[in-house]
Amino acid sequence: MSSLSLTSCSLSRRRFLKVSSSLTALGVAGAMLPMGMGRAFAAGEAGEVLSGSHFGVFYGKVEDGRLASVRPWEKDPHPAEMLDGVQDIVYSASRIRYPMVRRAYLEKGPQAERDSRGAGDFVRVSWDQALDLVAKEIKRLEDEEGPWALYTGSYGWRSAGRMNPQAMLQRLFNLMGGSVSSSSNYSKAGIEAIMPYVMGMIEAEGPQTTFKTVNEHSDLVVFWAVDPVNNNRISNTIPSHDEWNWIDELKAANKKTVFLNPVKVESCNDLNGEWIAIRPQSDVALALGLCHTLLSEDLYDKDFIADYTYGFEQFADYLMGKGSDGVEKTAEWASEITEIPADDIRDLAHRMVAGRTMIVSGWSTQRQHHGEQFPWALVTLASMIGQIGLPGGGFSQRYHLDACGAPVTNGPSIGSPISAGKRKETKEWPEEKGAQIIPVARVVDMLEKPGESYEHNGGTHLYPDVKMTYWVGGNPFHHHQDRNRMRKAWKKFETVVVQDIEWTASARFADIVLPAATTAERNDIEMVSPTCRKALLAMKKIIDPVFESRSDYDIFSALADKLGIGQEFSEGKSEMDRIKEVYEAAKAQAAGKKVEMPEFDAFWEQGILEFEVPEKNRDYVKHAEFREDPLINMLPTPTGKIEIYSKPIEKMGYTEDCPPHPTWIEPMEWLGQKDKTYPLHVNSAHPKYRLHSQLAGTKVREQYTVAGREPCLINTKDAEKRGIANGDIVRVFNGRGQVLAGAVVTDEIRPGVVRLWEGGWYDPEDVSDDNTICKYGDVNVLTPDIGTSRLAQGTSAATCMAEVEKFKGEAPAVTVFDAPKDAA
Ligand SMILES: Nc1nc2c(c(=O)[nH]1)N[C@H]1C(S)=C(S)[C@@H](COP(=O)(O)OP(=O)(O)OC[C@H]3O[C@@H](n4cnc5c(=O)[nH]c(N)nc54)[C@H](O)[C@@H]3O)O[C@H]1N2
Ligand SMILES: Nc1nc2c(c(=O)[nH]1)N[C@H]1C(S)=C(S)[C@@H](COP(=O)(O)OP(=O)(O)OC[C@H]3O[C@@H](n4cnc5c(=O)[nH]c(N)nc54)[C@H](O)[C@@H]3O)O[C@H]1N2
Ligand SMILES: [Mo]
Repeated sequence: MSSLSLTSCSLSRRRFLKVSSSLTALGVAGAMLPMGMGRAFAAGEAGEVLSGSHFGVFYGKVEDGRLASVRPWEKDPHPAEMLDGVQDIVYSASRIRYPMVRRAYLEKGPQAERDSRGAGDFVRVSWDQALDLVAKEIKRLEDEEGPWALYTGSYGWRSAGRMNPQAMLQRLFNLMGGSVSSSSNYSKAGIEAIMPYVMGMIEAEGPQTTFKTVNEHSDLVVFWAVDPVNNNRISNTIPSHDEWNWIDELKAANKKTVFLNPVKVESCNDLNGEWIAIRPQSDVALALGLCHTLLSEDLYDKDFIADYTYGFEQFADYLMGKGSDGVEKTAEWASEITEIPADDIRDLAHRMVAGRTMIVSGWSTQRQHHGEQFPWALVTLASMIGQIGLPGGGFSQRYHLDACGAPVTNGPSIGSPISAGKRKETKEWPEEKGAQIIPVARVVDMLEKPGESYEHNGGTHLYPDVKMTYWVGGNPFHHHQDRNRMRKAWKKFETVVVQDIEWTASARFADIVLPAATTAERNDIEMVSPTCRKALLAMKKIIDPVFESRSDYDIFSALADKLGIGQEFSEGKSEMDRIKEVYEAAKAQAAGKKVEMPEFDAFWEQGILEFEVPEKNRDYVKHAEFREDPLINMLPTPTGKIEIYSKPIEKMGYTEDCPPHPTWIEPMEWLGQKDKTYPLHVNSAHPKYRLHSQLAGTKVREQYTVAGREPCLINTKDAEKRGIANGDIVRVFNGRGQVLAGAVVTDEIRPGVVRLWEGGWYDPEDVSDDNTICKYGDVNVLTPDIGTSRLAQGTSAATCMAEVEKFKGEAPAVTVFDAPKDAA
């Protein structure tokens, strides 16, 4: 066995004494003690319980049975500002307290008065009554229609923890005969679809070239459409916030950094980086202009292109104007589109090949119309620079989430305590009934066009005719685009069930609302930093569920009982049995790697188990093996190389929206469009103080709202032109809808661009009005709902134009954070 992995045991005794004595002063000695040395210590101070969330590892303090406060784990280098929300959410006015049913639905049954959904007329019912209604409807549709009538594509970020309620949902429906589910996600559908053709893998997943390597070897780091400091506040699981150390170290190393972004972002300010205020949605053109400079000035790495890539000739022809469009992609050409001076484009190209360059990209550029093109263009540019597989060189598509540049430890991966299982084939699923899985962002298309065909990644499928949905752990009335169109389409559902912890707009637009417990009110287990596997955390229950909320597992088990599949669903296992099982599997896996983990009870008492980093992992360089020997270590693409030209994509014939090499294609709306209807681009980046819409119903909101609404960043010149002052209420509108927001006038956003964070709660003034104003600032009232292309069919949320004006008259009060009238 290499060593014990518990925090304390991995330290030498001298260091242990030093650390523990210094931590004693902070009152946290327990976290460092060997297991079994005292429960109170392991749980922090008296009355404190160690647990975790999407915002970090924390101690929850209990007073009189209430979660009184939280404080971050002492090893979190940069605790997130929103951690207080984890306490406040439990008791907030937005908390769903009781099972509720929409009055018309309760009185008249499924399909009743769907126009009045969202109006807030709910009746409190017992759990028994609520679950009877849900069970009855599932049975009715499974029996009378079939699994194709039930949509369980229930997408969303839920909470941290392995007790995944979406897997529970799938399991329940699979045991009943199945349902229509969804594939991919709103995050990176474009990159996920295109990269397997280009690199043979999803580059945006798994370990990346380590931060350490970048700090030591890169001369230039280009942050292209990415803001790691902002986006690393949270994690898919629980954040370690290690990336923040990286930013500090990068700053200390005095590395040159460039930020290509319409907004001067937090990371740029922190790193004192150079800001190039690129025009939104023009990134492919910039990449092509950079490639053209390298090609025409003979500055690209010909050996790398020859040995490691396929299809460069076709791409080079396209760059040189020998393609079907006949346009040469010069720096001047790119300058027209990006509004970056041609000399600056050439200069950037020269700097990229002058030394070791790491290009880091985020995902907003693929959450756009034709979003598959940018990630491909980026890989092509990095190939021409020729540093892929070298320390501190190449590209990364995931430095902004989940500490993927931190070195991987010797810890095990952790599995799922509950599996969705397979569909019990109680009925045949004839082809004409439609797809069993739809691309997740096409949900409204599905509702609008049952029985119609759509194309996706080389295939053609039919949209099923769904009648009911059950949403758990997600907020479609935040995450989906074109809210007014969606509201109308949603009426197709005869029954909508939402199981959540907060009165989100999705819950308000449901027929049956089930109150779930927060993770503070139940037990779970989770890995801190899922990719590098930094530590395993016992996410301990801190308090009993408040009001009438119940854990997701408890709710689904009770529902399964009503459906007569109780035993099959739960297999007689409690939540804790399942947590234990996952731990045991991880322990066995670790043992296979000669890493010892304690017995479950000891782990649970200790609370957190940190793993060691093997020395060799500290200097990990992605694609180093491929670079070393591209024949033995081929990429899993058809040619074994990086595919700059893709024959499989050529075969799909998606010429207009996803051609077979990186191509500049105008998005449906953008700043460079001739005769555009609306003058401002709407940037909907991920919020600093929230995870999407989560915690919006808490006091954390006080940190960022302006005039009680979502902040809307607007450039000083654009504001002046419109007579808008800092703090004014503004109306942001386009042909799809209108929202109110609070103006933040600043020079840190490019003229012509406004920003509204995604995730602002949808607060319609009058649900009977098709173009009602959102009183709070949900950006997705403005965004279009179109697929990126036929390849990925991802969301195009970042393709959006609108106008802003100062709001005159009396602004309607924001009401979305109060519970509906009979729900408090
Ligand atoms: N315009 C625009 N739109 C976007 C984006 C954008 O950039 N611009 N980004 C998109 C992206 S990348 C994403 S990932 C999506 C995110 O969209 P979502 O993942 O739907 O957003 P969240 O707010 O995280 O929703 C999670 C929901 O789960 C609930 N929840 C939390 N814990 C639990 C639990 O334990 N049990 C239950 N039952 N419920 C729980 C929360 O209260 C919340 O309502 O939004 C997308 N939408
Ligand atoms: N604090 C916080 N962090 C989060 C999340 C959150 O909700 N809150 N959500 C998480 C999730 S689910 C995801 S998927 C990731 C998303 O990660 P990303 O998709 O990378 O994040 P975004 O914030 O949408 O955009 C990143 C940057 O792109 C810039 N940008 C937007 N449009 C353009 C453009 O056309 N060109 C260029 N060059 N730049 C552009 C934005 O100004 C922003 O600074 O973030 C994760 N991290
Ligand atoms: Mo996401």
